[in-house]
Amino acid sequence: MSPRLTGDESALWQAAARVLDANWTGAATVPSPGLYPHQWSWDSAFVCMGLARHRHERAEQELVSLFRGQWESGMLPHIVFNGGVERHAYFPGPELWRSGEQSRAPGDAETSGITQPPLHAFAALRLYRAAADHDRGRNFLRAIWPGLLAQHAYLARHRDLGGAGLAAICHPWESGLDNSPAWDRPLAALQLPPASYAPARLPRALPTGVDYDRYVWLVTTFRDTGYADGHLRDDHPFVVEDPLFNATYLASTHALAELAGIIGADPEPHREAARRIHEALNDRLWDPDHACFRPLDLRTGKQIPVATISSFGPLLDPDLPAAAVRGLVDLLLSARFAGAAGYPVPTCDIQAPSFDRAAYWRGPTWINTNWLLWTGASAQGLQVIADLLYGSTLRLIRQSGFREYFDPFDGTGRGSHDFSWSAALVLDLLA
Ligand code: 2M8
Repeated sequence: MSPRLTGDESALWQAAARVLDANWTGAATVPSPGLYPHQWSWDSAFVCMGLARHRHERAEQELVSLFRGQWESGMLPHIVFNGGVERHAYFPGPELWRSGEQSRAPGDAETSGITQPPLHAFAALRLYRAAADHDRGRNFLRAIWPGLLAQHAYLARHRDLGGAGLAAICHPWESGLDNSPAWDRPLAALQLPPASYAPARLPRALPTGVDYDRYVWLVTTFRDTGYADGHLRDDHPFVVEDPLFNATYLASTHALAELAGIIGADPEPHREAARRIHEALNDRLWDPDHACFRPLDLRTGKQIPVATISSFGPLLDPDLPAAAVRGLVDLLLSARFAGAAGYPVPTCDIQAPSFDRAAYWRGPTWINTNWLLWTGASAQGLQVIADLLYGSTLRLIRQSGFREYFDPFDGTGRGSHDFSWSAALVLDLLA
């Protein structure tokens, strides 16, 4: 804990540390003990950055445990299942994904068959920077390096379905923003067979009842091809280039270049890859008419119109053109986002018909997306925006605790309690 903290800040720090300690399984951190009893990919990247400030060795273990689930193709799955947990504790569990039947999946861990925002190289770099012992930090980076390289090679080889350098997602769960209104159109366009799946079997309350059959159908469709890369390229009906996913991909590619320098590898291929992602992000996902970033649906060839939190992801691009920075700042401060929310940043445009202040990724404010925007705004030198995000994020936690998400108007906490990334990112903010 930093000696600079005030009394109130050290109390907050200790409360956050207690949440992370309680959610530690011995090898990794669960997002929340009741609702999410396994290891999630981008949760672990956030948790790693928080643990880096609290228990450095656990932060390393967090990444190592996650990469144990990596497939031979380099695909880093979005869930690594905890074998010690009752099989039906979470749906969709291992029985939906059947990774055990896949020769490319690891033999000693059950996993999902799709990925999540690739924030891990970025997390590894922050972990190294927070290390007290840089020799040890460098050794850890050398150990995790092949996994990070394979993860990025997988995205470049098998997910550049638009051929311009971006990585496409094949399921809303891959975005991390599950039921975002951004996915309403591509989900509505799916041609499902007559219901073969009964939502009544779900053992937990769903964030929203809608579209769960579509989520499951997308999984079974992909799974039944043996998670074939060719299927994603040629046939899979949900294929989208998302701004936030690709902004994390870009941030992590820049981090790979820096990590290469630290461990004595060649940074140039990663710099080159970053240039390509940056260009594609700005050429393909920037909408000059509305001055914001939008997902591109590769099956229709059209950008998806609704503005969501994902539209701001490219603030993480260090080379973002000035016009784009200005456009994003205007939108962020407008009455569609921070301007009308007492507790910014809502995950969807408040004025959009699909906005819902209480519904998961359709309106509430989340700590991880605030943190990503804070990180981006700080790096862009947007100090006023960064301070606004910093203050409002800590205010949410002080008022409502380490909840999963929050009402953007009055800050009421929603979803699960003692949520790991909410705690972890507070540690990073306070550090
Ligand atoms: C939520 O996603 C899972 C599916 O992956 C779910 O709804 O069951 C999302 O908030 C996602 O971003 C997060 O990684 C996961 C675990 O916290 O929960």
